[in-house]
Amino acid sequence: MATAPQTHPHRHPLAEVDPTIASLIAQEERRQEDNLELIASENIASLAVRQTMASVFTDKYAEGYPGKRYYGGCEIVDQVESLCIERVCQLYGAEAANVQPHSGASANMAVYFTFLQPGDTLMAMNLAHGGHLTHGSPVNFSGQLYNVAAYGVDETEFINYDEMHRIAVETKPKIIVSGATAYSRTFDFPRIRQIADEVGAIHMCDMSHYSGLIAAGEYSSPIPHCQVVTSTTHKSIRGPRGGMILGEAEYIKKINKTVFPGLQGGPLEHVIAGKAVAFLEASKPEFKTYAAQVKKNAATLSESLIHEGFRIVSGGTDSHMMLVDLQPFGVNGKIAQQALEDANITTNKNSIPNDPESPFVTSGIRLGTPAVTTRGMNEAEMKQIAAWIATVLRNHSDEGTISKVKAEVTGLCRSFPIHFV
Ligand code: DSN
Repeated sequence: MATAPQTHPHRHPLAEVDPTIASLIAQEERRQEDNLELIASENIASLAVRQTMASVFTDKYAEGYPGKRYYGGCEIVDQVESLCIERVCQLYGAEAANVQPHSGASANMAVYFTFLQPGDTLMAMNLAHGGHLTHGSPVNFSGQLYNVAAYGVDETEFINYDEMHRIAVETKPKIIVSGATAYSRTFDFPRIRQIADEVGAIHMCDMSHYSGLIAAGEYSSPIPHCQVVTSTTHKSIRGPRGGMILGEAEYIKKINKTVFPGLQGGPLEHVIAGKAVAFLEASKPEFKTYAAQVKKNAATLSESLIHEGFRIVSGGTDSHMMLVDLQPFGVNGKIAQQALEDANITTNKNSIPNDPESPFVTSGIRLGTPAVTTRGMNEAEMKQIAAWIATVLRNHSDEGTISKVKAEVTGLCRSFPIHFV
């Protein structure tokens, strides 16, 4: 009988097989270690989550759902996926869940494809006021397939619910989407459900940004007020990159058929296993402490930036993020993002409501605290970060000042190591 070769190709480590990718991983680890990650949608997944995503579940085909697969050998992945569903339902108090969507965008697509026909009306927050591409932007399938009725903020920079009601009555949407990517305030979910019920629409919340805070009770939960809730799994909830859909059992039953076989093939069971680990982590008391600190840090960062002379859209934040209006500093979002990046502070330029600049330039930047809080930073560091942001943006063309701040930022980052292994 033949024996397996001693040096099976599977046994070679990455550095030997592909030194180029190994080096890029090392470079990215160094970049993450040495930069202050203030992009509101990013976080740092735990070693346990990353180890799970690198597991043998990546090898397994499992088209279908637990107990109803189109492939043999699924008895173990069935347990993984069932556990993931059980954990996420428990975490959010949801009746049912689909954990197979590969991303937040595909989760949203699955809900729309289940309940809308092309040409139907979809109501969601205006992208220019904080909504997401998949909430009806004209450059996205959601804006191309559906008739979009957008709601937004008024001069207070808070959502105007009376106006939302008026638009809903006038346009009769089939789905009203709550949730946003650049709205730092609380959504009035009961009010939106009331409006949806009045016009016969489904209330769907895309809680991607807020999902970690919601799991920890630090942001109001949309679950009791929605038929369907979608989310990414990698933002404030700190899991692997992916999506999910939660909701009332009768709705999830219909959505399951859209996700598979309607839109996706084999589920990414290694990522689903990573989601299960993240949901377990999010159910622990330490995660509640973390989420509370994310919010405290955001409040401190926002207040400190105001103290430095910035204007924060709507005057503050109820969540993990804020939109900074750069106009008082006479700098646009594009220049600010680059100058901050040169000082190892990672942000993204972002339109502010009624922005006079184009989305490629913008008058704002969006900041969030999930990643820096994962590193263990607290209020004292937020005050320091606000001071650095002000120094960089006041001196954005002075290379000397930017290099000085960069050295200080790197020093702070190194005293809050990420511990990748
Ligand atoms: N949700 C977007 C963000 O907030 O960065 C990405 O699609």
